[in-house]
Amino acid sequence: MRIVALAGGIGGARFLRGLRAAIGPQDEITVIGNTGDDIHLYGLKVCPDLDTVMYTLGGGIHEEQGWGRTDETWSIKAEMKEYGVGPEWFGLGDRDFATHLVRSQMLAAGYSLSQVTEALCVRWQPGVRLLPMSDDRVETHVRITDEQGTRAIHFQEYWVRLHAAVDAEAIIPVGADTAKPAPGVLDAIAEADVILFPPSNPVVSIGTILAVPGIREAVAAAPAPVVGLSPIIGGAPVRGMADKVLAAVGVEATAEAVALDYGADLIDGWLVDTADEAAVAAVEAGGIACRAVPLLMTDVDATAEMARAALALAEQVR
Ligand code: GDP
Ligand code: FO1
Ligand code: CA
Repeated sequence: MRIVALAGGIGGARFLRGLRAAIGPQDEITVIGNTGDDIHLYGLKVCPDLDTVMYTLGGGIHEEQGWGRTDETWSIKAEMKEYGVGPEWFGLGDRDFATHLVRSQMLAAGYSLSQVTEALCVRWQPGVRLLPMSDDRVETHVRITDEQGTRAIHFQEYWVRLHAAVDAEAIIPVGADTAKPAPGVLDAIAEADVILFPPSNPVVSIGTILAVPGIREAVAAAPAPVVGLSPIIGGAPVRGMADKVLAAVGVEATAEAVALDYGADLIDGWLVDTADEAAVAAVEAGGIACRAVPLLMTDVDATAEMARAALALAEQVR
């Protein structure tokens, strides 16, 4: 079975670890990763969501934090601070820096982000084929209004520096309109037996991937069933700022509103948490098959069970 999953960072990566545990040796997973969170710092290209997937599946993630490397040290950050060079608000550790150095060196030598990602994965052996959504630069910006007026800031500044404490007024995937899907992305979608939307952020992870021209269309046209899992449980995100960015695009932070916003022309099935059993009827009334199952990724076994439920629903809607 050829499985394609669209993925952001923590939610995507943790789900993929369960999915990988749930499948058989003949099955293969292609991950289309969000690159809208990418940021250039100190002349280096940082790809938080690709790295979160790579480190999580490769055994190098800082488990509790959910991003960055395990057993990290912070000498470079401290040295940069001595030079007065920031941003101080973004935590790049020494071990993580090595990834960005390799990536940036290869990009400067003319390799594409897809090629660089493949090279990095030779070390991490994530057990999936990890493709960036695009080799072209896409950067998610967030429009806010504060004491400095109305302006657009990088998504990382909105989330990491401002902790999403101000309202997001608009989400702008800068560059997405002219970006091309990375090599292999459209073919993987067209040839998939199942397409999954992990419980990733529907706006700034899955939404950004779908904003690359051709990807949404390919998913909608794919013969494979498309099944998503809700990142919203009991009217709130399990972690992160999905409620803030959903409000910016006029969608309620509920399991049913997210499903209906994707819509029956895109997804065939949707899993909500058992706490949201009452949402099932509304989702089904929107033409999307829906089941309520436990959706908390407390450990790999519980997550594998979620993945099995998603694959079972895909079989039912096929
Ligand atoms: P990010 O890039 O690190 O923000 O990660 P993703 O976009 O892949 O996933 C973020 C989403 O994961 C958030 O909206 C969370 O609500 C969701 N999430 C995190 N942990 C869980 C969990 O255990 N269960 C479910 N259903 N969603 C989760
Ligand atoms: N998230 C934070 O909340 N604070 C950080 O300092 C931070 C640093 C960081 C460095 C490398 C990396 O790969 C991820 C990092 N993240 C950090 C997570 C990052 O904000 C991601 O984009 C999340 O996926 C949010 O969508
Ligand atoms: Ca992210």
